[in-house]
Amino acid sequence: MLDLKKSLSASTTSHAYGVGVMAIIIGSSIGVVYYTSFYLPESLAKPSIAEEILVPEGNLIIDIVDGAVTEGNKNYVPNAAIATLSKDNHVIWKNLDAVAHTVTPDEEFEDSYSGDFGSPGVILPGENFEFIFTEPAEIKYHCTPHPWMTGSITVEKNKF
Ligand SMILES: [Cu+2]
Repeated sequence: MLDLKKSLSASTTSHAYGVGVMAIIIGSSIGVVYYTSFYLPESLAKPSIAEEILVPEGNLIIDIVDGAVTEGNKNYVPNAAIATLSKDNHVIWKNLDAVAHTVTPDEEFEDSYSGDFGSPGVILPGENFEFIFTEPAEIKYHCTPHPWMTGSITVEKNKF
């Protein structure tokens, strides 16, 4: 009689243990599913940027003028350019010179949407370097092979 009681209570305990283990397994699988299907994609996604910033009204064009390679000449024109988000934050450097140049930031700058700023390698004569700024910025830049060529680009919020 006593033995029967003992074995009954033992089986109840192991049953409760089984339920507990099941609960932990189910709970952690829900956690894994949530993490992989909701939390991860959201944290890895690029920040959502307003359409009018991704596709602004216009472009800001900065010419690397003919003869820019010669020290003392004009080089990046306009030299201290100001872009406004949603108006002309798509900035295009056009190399109108007969020599390859770069647009290289003095200090690294990373736009949270477009990534690191700066021309990847040289901009060949007749070619462009484009960058879409999605947030305010103040960047001083130069040409790597011709360090006397310097300019700046400031990106401001649209005040309206
Ligand atoms: Cu240059």
